[in-house]
Amino acid sequence: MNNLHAILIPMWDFYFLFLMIDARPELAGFSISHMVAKMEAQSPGVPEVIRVVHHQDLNKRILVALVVSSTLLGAILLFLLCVWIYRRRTSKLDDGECRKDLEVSKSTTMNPISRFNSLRLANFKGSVSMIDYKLLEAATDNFSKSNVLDEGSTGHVYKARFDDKMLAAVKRIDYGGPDAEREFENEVNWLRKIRHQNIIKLLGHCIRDETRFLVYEMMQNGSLESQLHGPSHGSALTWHLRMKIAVDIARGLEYLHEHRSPPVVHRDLKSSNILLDSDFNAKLSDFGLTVNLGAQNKNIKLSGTLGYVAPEYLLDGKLTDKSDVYAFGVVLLELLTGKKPVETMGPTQSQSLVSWAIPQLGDRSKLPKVVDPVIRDTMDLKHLYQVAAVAVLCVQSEPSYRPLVTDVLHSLIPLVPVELGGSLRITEPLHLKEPSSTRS
Ligand code: ACK
Repeated sequence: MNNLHAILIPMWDFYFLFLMIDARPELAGFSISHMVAKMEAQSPGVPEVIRVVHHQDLNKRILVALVVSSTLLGAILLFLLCVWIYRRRTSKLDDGECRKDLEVSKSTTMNPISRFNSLRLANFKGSVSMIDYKLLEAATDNFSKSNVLDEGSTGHVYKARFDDKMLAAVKRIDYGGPDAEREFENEVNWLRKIRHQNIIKLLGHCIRDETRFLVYEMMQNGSLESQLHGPSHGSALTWHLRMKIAVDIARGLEYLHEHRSPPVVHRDLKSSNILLDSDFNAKLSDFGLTVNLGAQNKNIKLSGTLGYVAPEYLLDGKLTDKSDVYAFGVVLLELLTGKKPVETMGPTQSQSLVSWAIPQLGDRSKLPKVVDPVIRDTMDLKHLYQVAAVAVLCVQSEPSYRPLVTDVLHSLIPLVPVELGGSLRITEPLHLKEPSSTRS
């Protein structure tokens, strides 16, 4: 920039001089003849002919220099204008025209990316490959039952193996109406823009008639929900692993709330949308309901999952980043207690984890009994008090009493061992059970 400045300023002076001469030709005559007179005074013996030649030569040179410099300046200005227009167009595409992008990508089914290597390309920001349906069929062994990872209400999730090497998870969404279609488009549009270590990578997508497919990186340890509430009942998750998972989730949320402009609200944070890789790194998934935090959100349809939805959103439809903080508090309570966000007590009775836990979390004598039996008495009591205090703050019914996710993150990092990405230095050996992958 400094170089450009150094070139532009003298050129601008030159150009300005040119304009002045152009407007008042007598100025040119004056300055040139003035210079010649000066020269004559300095060398009185110079003959008349040479003086005339000098006079004309100087005029010509100045004229040529002015023409060249003004052309150059014009070219530079034109170039800068092109750069400005280009940058404006690309930033618009990134933020506002993603829906249009998806429309374009829909129409590119005629030219699908059909090679396995294209999945690798999808790791670059802004690109999510359109994957050939035949490739998905081959990778999932024709969507065989043996490859089903999960049977959801709108479709199944399959394990897929591309080129006998790379594993991925394919979510198949059978026609679920306009809402499902909107969520599919929203998910593709968000995940093609977002790249973060704690947010699931979308490797590609596919549209075939009424069916939609989303191809994600494989998360070997499934969801936090199945780890905590599935057959293993949280036995693979030590206290330190649970704290690491909480920090990973907070890092993903911090990215959405603090590092995106405008801020982004996930809107459906829950343990089934937190996926765990083979090392129990946690990543946020399911961006079907995700929105930008802003005025245009006033008319957004009320959605979310019972037990995780913040009261002000449920009652008044008021959506802020603090709605995600509330849901984070519920997930933290699940990690702490091993309980589901809503426990069914009988055919007509259920109890919310928040209303059950809150009165006990504030009482230090009761607190250890609230902890998941699988990890009870395996943690430093001071750390337990701290996590309980963070959880209580996050689930406050008044949103302004809840902390920002950045504050949550900074209060949890010191509880996570350095080996797991935190700042806790442990002198005695970690009570870490070997992470056991549940999927291979
Ligand atoms: O708890 P799960 O076994 O792990 O069941 C859920 C289900 O699909 C619905 O989300 C599983 N799942 C989703 N995405 C992935 C993925 N990328 N890798 C592995 N499993 C996944 C999840």
